[in-house]
Amino acid sequence: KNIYQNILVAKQVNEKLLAILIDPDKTKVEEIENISQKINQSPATHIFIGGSIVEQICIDSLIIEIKKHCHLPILIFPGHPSQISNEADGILFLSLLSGRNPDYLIEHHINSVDILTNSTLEIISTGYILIDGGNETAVQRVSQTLPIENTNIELAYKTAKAGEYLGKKLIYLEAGSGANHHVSLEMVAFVSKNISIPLIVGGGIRNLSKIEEIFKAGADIVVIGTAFENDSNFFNN
Ligand code: 1GP
Repeated sequence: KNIYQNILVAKQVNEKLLAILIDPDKTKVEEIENISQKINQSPATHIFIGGSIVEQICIDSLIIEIKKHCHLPILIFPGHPSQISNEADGILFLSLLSGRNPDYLIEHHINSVDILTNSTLEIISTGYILIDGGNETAVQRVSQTLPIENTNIELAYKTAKAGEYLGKKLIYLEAGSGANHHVSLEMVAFVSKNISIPLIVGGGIRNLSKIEEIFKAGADIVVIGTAFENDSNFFNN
């Protein structure tokens, strides 16, 4: 159980981390061997597994298959207790701080306690902040919450800082999978400069130079989902 510790060490030495998101809604077990090979050839340091409508049984078999071919740490970020898989190494235990839906702030967490208590997952408390990416994404639809305006840097910062004060171990600025626009560099820079916990940035990042810019702006972990899903040679371009 040292995933978080390793993220902190990477932050201290300014080593940037890259997570590839696998959405179980869109990925078949038969495709995993090939996908895993591509991940092994990529600069990825972590695998995130998350989707909006998946069931735990599919996630279990997907993770078991990934582990046969790839040894990167696997973190799930479920939207519902039924999506928690004990096959993963850890869980981003997300509280949707940008929204005001009690289910995503605390209710699902309470309903996860029995599953988590009986699991070996490393539990990493994460403040999840949805930023408007220009289109309605699944997170917005499923959580029934409004994102923070992409120009409202102050609110994004205060939400992140409140998360830090509440004891979150990570902050995740999320434009949503398939977002038209990623979180702005200005917002990433301001939030990262003013919090002391590691910052994850994801949603709508579609080329390698953007990844670099987002790292330079201050993200500690960048998440790539759709771009890799659409082109498994994305990291060779
Ligand atoms: C979703 O931030 C991730 O949680 C990835 O988004 O699919 O747009 O890369 P994309």
